[in-house]
Amino acid sequence: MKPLIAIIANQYDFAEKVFHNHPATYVPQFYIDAVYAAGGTPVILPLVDREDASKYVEQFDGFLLTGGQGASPFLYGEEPQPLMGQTSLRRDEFELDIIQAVRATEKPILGVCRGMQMLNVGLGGTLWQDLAYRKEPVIKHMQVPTPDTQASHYVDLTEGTYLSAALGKTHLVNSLHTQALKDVADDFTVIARAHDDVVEAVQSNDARHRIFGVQWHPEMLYTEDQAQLAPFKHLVALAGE
Ligand SMILES: [Mn+2]
Repeated sequence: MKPLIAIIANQYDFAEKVFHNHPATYVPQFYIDAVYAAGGTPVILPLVDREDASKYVEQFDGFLLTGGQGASPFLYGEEPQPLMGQTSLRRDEFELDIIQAVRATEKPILGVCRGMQMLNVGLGGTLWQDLAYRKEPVIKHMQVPTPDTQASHYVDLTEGTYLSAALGKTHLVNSLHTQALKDVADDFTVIARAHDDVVEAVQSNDARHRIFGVQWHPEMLYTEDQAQLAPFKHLVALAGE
């Protein structure tokens, strides 16, 4: 049996082009393809009532939190600053419930981009609402208009991690984020940083490092750069144990 990997979906309140302005649930195809390519069976899970988050967690082997909106700043005790982008409280709260329910098990969870930021908030960390608020200069982390599927900045990786085993000491990644980790949760270790020190990957401190995230979008890169499938392979391997 291939491990069942639950991908928590995003929700459009108005999906103009798809469903004539009706709300719609979606997962970008890249994530589905990456989980499948890594040997998992992807399953899309819509946002439902919060009390059912723990039921989802009982029924699947591993979990994937995807990109999208910013995390609501009051989840870590701040009011929104002017550069803060779109948020979705419903999605935030449901994903936090998933994170807490996963923590109570031995199951793995991968967060990509916003997903990694939600993991950090869920474990007690904070975020830069926009990297422009950081005092130290930053490189370009929102690479638009460079195509999303093209790498645009380097990350340095910590030796001895699953990620450095695949990507080496330094690797090029894409970058589509305006927010980033500020205070890293106590349960996390940073395992990759950009050259301006922005956190680009984390893993939890338990023996299997089963809660982990990347700030970039490997699901958009692995077809050109096979090594980028590593986070998804790691998720599927842990889910299959
Ligand atoms: Mn970046």
